[in-house]
Amino acid sequence: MANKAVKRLADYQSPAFLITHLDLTFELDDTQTRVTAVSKLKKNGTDSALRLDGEHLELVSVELDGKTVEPRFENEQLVIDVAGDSGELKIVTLTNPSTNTALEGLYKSGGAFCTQCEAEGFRRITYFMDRPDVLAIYSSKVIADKEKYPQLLSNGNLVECGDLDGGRHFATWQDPFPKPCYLFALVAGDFDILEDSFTTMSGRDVLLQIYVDKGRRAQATHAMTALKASMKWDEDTYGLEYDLDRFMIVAVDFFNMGAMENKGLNVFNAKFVLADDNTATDADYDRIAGIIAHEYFHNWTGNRVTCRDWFQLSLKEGLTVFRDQSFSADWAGSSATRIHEAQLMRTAQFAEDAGPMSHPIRPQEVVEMNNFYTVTVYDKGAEVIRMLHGLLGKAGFRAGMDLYFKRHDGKAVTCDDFVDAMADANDVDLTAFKGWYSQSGTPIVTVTELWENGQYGLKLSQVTPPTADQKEKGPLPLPFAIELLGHSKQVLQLQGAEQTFALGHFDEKPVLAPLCGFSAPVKLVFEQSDDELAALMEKAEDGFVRVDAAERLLQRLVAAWLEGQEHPALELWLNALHGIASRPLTDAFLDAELFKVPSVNAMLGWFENIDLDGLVAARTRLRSQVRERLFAVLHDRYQMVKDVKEKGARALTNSLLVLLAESLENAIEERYFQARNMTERQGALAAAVAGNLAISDKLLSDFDDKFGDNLQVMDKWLMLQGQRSGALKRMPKLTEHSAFSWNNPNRTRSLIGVFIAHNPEAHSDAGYQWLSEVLPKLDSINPQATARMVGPLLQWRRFDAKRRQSLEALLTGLQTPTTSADLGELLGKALAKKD
Ligand code: B3K
Ligand code: ZN
Repeated sequence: MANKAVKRLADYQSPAFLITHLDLTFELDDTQTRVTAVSKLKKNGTDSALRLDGEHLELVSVELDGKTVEPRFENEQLVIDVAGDSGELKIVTLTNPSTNTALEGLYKSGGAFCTQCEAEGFRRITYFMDRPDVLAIYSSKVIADKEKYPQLLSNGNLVECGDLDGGRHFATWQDPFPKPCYLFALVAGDFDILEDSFTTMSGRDVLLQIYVDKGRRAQATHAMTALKASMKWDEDTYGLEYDLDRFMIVAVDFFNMGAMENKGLNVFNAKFVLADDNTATDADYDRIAGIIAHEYFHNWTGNRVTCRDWFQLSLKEGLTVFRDQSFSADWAGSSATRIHEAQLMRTAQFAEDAGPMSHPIRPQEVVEMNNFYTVTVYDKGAEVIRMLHGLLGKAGFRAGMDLYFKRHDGKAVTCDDFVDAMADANDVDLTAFKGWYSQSGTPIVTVTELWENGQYGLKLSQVTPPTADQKEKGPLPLPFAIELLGHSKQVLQLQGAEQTFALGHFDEKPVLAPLCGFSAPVKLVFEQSDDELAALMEKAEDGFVRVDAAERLLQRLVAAWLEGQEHPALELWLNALHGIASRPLTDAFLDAELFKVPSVNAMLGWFENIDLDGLVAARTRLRSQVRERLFAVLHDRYQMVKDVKEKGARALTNSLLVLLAESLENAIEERYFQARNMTERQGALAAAVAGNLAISDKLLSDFDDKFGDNLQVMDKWLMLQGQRSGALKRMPKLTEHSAFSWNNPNRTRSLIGVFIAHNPEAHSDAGYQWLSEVLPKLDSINPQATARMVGPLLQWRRFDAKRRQSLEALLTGLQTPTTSADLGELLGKALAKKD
């Protein structure tokens, strides 16, 4: 396996040199792009050895202050001895964008050149101090063939452009704001542009441009609307204004993640920009707005104030996710937004913390940084910020943000700096709260009700079980929001391992709705009666509590079924659903969540050991019980909402279609063919696949006919193919299909990533055999994208004995001399002997 050293937060040292200015010249060429990098150096200590990172580069020349120098290589770094306190360094290198399938550094996406530098991709462009605490002022001159690449873009403001000989032209960009190299970007191509403008709160006009593939301009209007709304929201909410003359977004199809917040030049995965009603679902629209907002918000939280080192990634990501979530709560207009956030935490993040990759939101050790763009750093990081926001209140949080920018604008700082600004602005002690940054794992909060002589109270206690990375855990301060059904709501602050709270006198024991709004990222242990859970499911005010109560009932039921027993929770759950479906509709978004049977993935989080076959069977049984017992009332509700032209109604209709699929084959076919938009079409198709209906083949083939030339839409098709029953035997054909490409992570993630994460067929002998063939191939093409797919397999220790053995063999077999550092780190952790 590629051997890469472990880096530790504890070993942080400030850089030996600062690079204050960097002038780059790119002579773009498909196979031999020439990069000239001129940096101004300043010694930052006593060490005279300047150590520069570089990968996959061909070194042409190095000059220091005009004189050629012979550099040496040490530990894969280029080392140059600099005698004086400052100097000008000129390095010329060659790089090959065409063979760069890892999509890091400079690469080709379709016909365009583009870059991705975060986390450590700049070292594939030139030799540099590739670390976020080296902030320089950049200028970049981009030279390319004028006909093929009429648009030449980089960060900042355009200062000069013109023609050159040989059919070439150039553009020079200057970015006045010092930035780390991970925020550098370059794009050269031939795009359509959607333009607009925004007047900032201080009256400056900003040119807004979205660059998309030819013919797609109209599909960028939603993204543009979301961008302007984000700019306004950040001014209104945080007083944060955009700072350059123009803001550009470029949509590319080859991209490892969602998008990238390069200063003034965001590069996006096209699927998070392009949308119209015929090709995008309501959920796509909301996701696009959320990501546009996220990247825009990074301009302050990430770019103006950046991270000192990569261990601090949550400084910018947790905070920015919290900011985009707050924006979406207003923008998306769906009461289910918070429920979805909680679901992601409880399925993906809790699973990550329970597995071999467990890490705190500020990790302490990293081999491949790209492996740490995780649901823990991002989403648990956002939950931690949300708790701070709750603790300090809106005004207190804003005061903390103001102080944070006042102190740290233009600097590279740490998570401690952020929490200190919050503490100082509010004059509170947040020392104990900082434990959320250093401790991994999911706290388990046990709730005990105290009920005596009409006095009601609660005892809350917490314990965090040991995780793969950390044995010793302590209690963390956490907000525990409650509602007493029909009475009051309040937030209890649990400060230590155990605390009791007196909640007053009641004539009857109140029904407790615990953890309202998922107020802390914790698991709950609460022996609440089945009847109370059913009451919460029907009547609690808080949407999260209602969905959670349904899950807690189902968890009891499924646990009994796995033991071959029956359980009263079944009747209670069905009755509650019946009640909800019979009453006047008040919140279609919420009902859309309640009328879902939890996925097998969600069920995995309910049990320590995975009985996969048992869970699949339980889920099938739950669905058939609903159809048998509730068809009439659910069908009435379906009839009532199916033609309502409103987002919530569409969400509810789609949930009902999936729930009743096997009994609604004709209706599904009709709905698919008469669909007025992609939300309806995809909903019908998903229902056909979920019910494994005979009609699926016909609908999937029609979808291919209709959308075969739009690869972004075909990702939806690939995802359904990946989930579908019988997917494994169709894989050879699917991977040959024109909608699939081994080199494009959108395609591989849709088909193979979804197959691994959502199809039980992946966990069969033939499934493991197939994965043992395709994963090495994917890893050799794109390590980062491959590493992001294997998460579910790393949980191998939780499966039954037979699968455990096969999975161990599969993972062991993936460890070869050519395995990437990305995959290697995950395999090493997953297979490490347990002590
Ligand atoms: N900061 C980028 C992620 C970079 C991915 C590195 N492998 C996207 C975001 O969080 O906004
Ligand atoms: Zn981000």
